[in-house]
Amino acid sequence: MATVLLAGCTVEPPKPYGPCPSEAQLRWQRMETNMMCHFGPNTFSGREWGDGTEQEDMFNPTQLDCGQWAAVAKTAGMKGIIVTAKHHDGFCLWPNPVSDHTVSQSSWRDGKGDVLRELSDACRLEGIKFGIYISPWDRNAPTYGAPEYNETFRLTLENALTQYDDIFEQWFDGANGEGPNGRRQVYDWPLFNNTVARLQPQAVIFSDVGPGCRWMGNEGGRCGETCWSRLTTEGFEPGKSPSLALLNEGDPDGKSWLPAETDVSIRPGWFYHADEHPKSLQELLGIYYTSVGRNSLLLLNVPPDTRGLIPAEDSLRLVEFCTAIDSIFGHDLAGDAHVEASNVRGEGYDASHIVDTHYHSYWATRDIYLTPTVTLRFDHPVTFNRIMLQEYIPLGQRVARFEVEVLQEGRWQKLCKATTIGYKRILLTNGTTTTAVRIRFTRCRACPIINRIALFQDNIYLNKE
Ligand code: FUL
Repeated sequence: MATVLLAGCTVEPPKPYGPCPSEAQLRWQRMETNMMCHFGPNTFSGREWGDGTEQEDMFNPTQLDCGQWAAVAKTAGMKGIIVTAKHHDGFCLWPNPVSDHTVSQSSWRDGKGDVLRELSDACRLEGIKFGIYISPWDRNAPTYGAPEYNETFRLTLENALTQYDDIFEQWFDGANGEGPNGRRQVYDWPLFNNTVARLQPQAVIFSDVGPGCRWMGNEGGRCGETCWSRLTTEGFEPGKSPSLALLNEGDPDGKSWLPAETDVSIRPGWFYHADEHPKSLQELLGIYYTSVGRNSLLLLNVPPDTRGLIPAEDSLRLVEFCTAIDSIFGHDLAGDAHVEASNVRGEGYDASHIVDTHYHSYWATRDIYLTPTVTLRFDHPVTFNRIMLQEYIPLGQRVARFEVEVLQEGRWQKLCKATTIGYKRILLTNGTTTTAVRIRFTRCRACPIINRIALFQDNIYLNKE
């Protein structure tokens, strides 16, 4: 992104450090929580991976209402929905002309139904964004395992990406098993990625190794405590990815900006199964802290049932979750702090920017100051147990280690320490009451640029990290 002189700044801003997010990646990161919907023949068969031989008529939602999915997502504070347009069984939720295993071949709505149309319309009405998951692994496509399949897959992408609204994210899973002939496919990833980039240039492409955002290495919702939004992807591709540990933590020297996405299901399975139930509020809050709170975006899967509706127990849990997040983070206890820093770059970069809520204003030091401190002082004692920090990532990710201290009986006491910050970091601590909080940046790869530090009191999730 271009470096611009902020209004009121008389000094040049810091130069970008290392790879930085594109505008689409920044927009995506700021969404923070999105919903995913696994829906298809597996919803009706009770399986997680269909084998591609399912009869099209098996897909028969009795009361499909994508407006309900979008309303649930919106109420839960989710900024977008990604739907499994095609999972590994190959069944297409839209009338894809290059496949004969789609909604058109089913008797659902006399073969005239189109889930993508309905969801894309519903998202637009609710003012949330629309995204699609299209599995390259296809256990139904007759050409799967032969070079021709890559062209079929390109046409599939082209069809799905040109008929509906703009998508914010294209989701490519990394699973690559055998097709109907027992053969595996050698995927043409440059062809697939270029097709998405050409038709939907604003879309962020998810896969194990991007290029827009990366898998963070597990399906349990636990991003690395250290999490760099950078990775070197040369020599890797979806299904042939770097170690899970590297995906989880990223690489401070990575050549690409590749932020982590945490995909996790509200239920044990990705698809709806009548005998499974949603995670508890405590579990969801824990996941929020280990995803959004660790510099990752949370993609929470909420599977519609055989009616084609999100079950009441899931939507109620989501409302509880969203209400809890709003009540914990609705009141920033640092909002009226007096802020001072050991160094300020110049006019326009003062430390008070860390307590305003403008995204594009920040505190920055001069380039040579790599270990500054910033102190928040309060007129009255504050009690908090969560500390939230944000780096101004449009100029790169810089902080590698920092400590938080609090003033107790006139002396600075260490409260906690951590490594990376990135877009957002939330630290969990025991409750503390103090009149001053000091952040000591002890290792930065370039001068730190901080756009927010906030303090909160969470009385709902009482576990420590
Ligand atoms: C994986 C798939 O194999 C699972 O079925 C699920 O869709 C998950 C989100 O991605 O790669």
